[in-house]
Amino acid sequence: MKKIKILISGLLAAMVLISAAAFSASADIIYIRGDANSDGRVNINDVTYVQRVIAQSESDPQGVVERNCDVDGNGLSIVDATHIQRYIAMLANPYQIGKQFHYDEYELPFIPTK
Ligand SMILES: [Ca+2]
Ligand SMILES: [Ca+2]
Repeated sequence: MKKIKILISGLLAAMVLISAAAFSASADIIYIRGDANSDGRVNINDVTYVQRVIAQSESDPQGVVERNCDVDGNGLSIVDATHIQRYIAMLANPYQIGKQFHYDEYELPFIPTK
């Protein structure tokens, strides 16, 4: 009887660990702010992609470009492309472009004071 209890508690512990691993795997999906094409880097190709989505010559059916590249949080616009260009040129980066965020995490960008 004692062996069955140990076996059952072992199985329950294993199930808890497997559930926790599955949950943390889904929470570990990340994106990089400014990475329009989701290749893990922020470069001029992302700026071009954002511009094409804004000009509607490229579609964004999953909303990936909007989520990854609306860096100032007010909707995707050419201003976001400019902020990404400034990041690439190593100018000011008040919107944390290039930083990794979790998909389920919403973090308001830092709004600089003038
Ligand atoms: Ca990219
Ligand atoms: Ca914006």
